Formats: sequence, structure tokens, C-alpha cells
Amino acid sequence: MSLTRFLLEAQHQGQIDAELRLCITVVAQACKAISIAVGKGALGGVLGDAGTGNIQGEAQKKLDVISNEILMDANAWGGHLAGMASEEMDHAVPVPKHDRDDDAKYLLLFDPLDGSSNIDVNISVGTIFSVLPYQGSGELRDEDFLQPGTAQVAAGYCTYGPSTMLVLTVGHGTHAFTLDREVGSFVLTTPNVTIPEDTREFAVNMSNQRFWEPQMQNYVGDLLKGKTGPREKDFNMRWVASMVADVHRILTRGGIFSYPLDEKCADKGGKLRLMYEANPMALLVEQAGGAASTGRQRMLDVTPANLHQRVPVFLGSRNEVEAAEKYHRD
Ligand code: AHM
Ligand code: MG
Repeated sequence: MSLTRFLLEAQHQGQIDAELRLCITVVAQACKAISIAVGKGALGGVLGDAGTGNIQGEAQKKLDVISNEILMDANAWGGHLAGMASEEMDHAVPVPKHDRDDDAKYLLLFDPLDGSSNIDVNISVGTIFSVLPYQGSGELRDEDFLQPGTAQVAAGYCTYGPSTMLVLTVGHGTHAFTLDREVGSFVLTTPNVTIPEDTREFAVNMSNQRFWEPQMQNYVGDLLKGKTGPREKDFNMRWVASMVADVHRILTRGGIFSYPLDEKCADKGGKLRLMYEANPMALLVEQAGGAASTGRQRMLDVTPANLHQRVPVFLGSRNEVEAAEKYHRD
């Protein structure tokens, strides 16, 4: 089943309306264009730094900028969006009035190219997106986007790896599509993705260990003790440093992904961004039967205070996320 047919059926079943179908279709189209740019690599002249910085003070790669432009251009004229916000832009951008329906219902948020440190070394990167309802009126403001993750009407990511895959939820399960490059369309390859409840695999950047809070030190310390420790099993570790790739592995075979608080990012509240990374991934993971948390509360219940807010992240196999939460609570 193609993504086009999947979305039409979702509309017929009343899960989405025509505007949301258009929005997801346009995002998927933009992801195909990004996939082509990423796939060209050195031949496309797209590797390396752009020589600019984003609002987070991070150096932008050429592909960060290109991907942001592709998503902005593709979504600017459909009429279905009131505005967009991106990890790479300081503030939300309204869709110009002449390109927008008077009753435009949706807001689109995205991290155009997540895992940018992996671009130049030919390791998987991805696009993460989230759709929120627009309830404002008048001039679009950043505040219109400050809704908890539970308000999301759709979320997904596209991973640019050995194959390009789109993983999507509209609140009725999580579904994975693979890009058929010859035909140019996404094909449903795993309906109703389900994350195993238990796992023996964790994903964390261990080089930050000495900067973690004591609770996190204890949690991972116990994982490393293996069979003879309190967790009574041996754990394996994986860390791609592309959230999309790490989460994709967890959606496929289970595991726990974590980017906890550490001394280096404590003043910012964490490393990963709530609106562009944590919330869309949390919805996908919950819809696949997993759990997502800040370590202290359900991720989707966090009320954002600003567009670029950062949070600690724990997500994946339900029982393991609960175990990590227990260490943080105790
Ligand atoms: P980015 O959006 O600038 O690419 O940063 C987010 C990325 C995530 O994809 C990944 O999980 C994390 O940063 C890796 O961080 P680190 O390099 O500290 O391991
Ligand atoms: Mg990112």
C-alpha cells in the first residue's frame, strides 16, 4: 500500500482530515527531495559546513540549511498551514496570507536534518516532524506553538540510511514506509510497529558519564553490572549519535534511548529539543506500545515554555523506561 492510499484510507476512517493529509503528503514529498540531496554526498557538493550558526549557537552544515529550505518551500503554498517552526530558525515563520486558507488549521514543526554530525561521515541522518493544531488568530506568534506533546495530531521521521524510510503516526498506531526509489513513492512495509516491552540494549553517549546526575550514574552502573547485578541480565550498548537512527533501531527491535541531563547541558535543561525531537519521537514510541519520559514525567505531558526548549529524554521499551524513571524518582 502506498503512503497516498494509506492517508486516503485514514481520511475515510475519520482519523485525519483533508488538510492534514495534504500536510503529511507535502512533508513526505520534501523528505524525498532531502533524501536525493543526502544521497548525492560529495558528488552533490553538499557536504561540509555552511559557515553559519543557528539559534542554538550550533554550526550549521550545508545540508542543514538545504533541508530547511526544502521543507519551508514545499510547505509554504499548500494553504493548510498557518505557520512553521524549525530547529534551524530563531522564530516561527507564518505562511504568507495570500498562500494560506483563512481557516488554516495546522502548525508544522521540524528538525530538518537531525544527526548533522554524521553527514560528512556517511552515517544515517534524518528529518523529524510534528503537526500541532492552530487555534490562534491574528498574527502568528511563537506562543501558538507552545502546546504539550499530547496535542500533536501527527508526528514522524524520515531516515536517510541504506534505505529511506518514513515512520508515521496520526494517533492510530505507528507505521513504517520504505521509499521505492524507482517508483518514487513510499510503500507501507511495517504496519503497526510494536516495541518489545523488555530489552537488553541501551543507547547513551557514555563519554558524558562523569557529568551525569547521581541517579543516572546509578541506573547505568547497574546495567553494566550485568547478570550478577540487580538487573540480573547482560546489556548490550549502541550509540549512532543520530537520534533518528537510534530510535529507528529501538522501534524495530526494542531498547532504551537516553540523553539525560548532564553538567554540560544542565543550564539549558538538556541537550535534545522538546518540540522538534523529543515530542514527535515520544508520540511515535507511545503509539508503538513503548514509553517516553523526561525521567521524572511523561514526555507528552510537558508544557513547553519556549519554542527551542530542551529536555532530558528516555524512550523505548516500556519496562526499561519505567526502570530508568524509578532510579530518577528514588
Ligand atoms: P542535531 O539536531 O544538531 O543533529 O543534534 C541532535 C543529535 C541527536 O540526533 C543525537 O542523538 C545527539 O545529538 C548526539 O549527541 P552527541 O554528539 O552528544 O552524542
Ligand atoms: Mg536534531
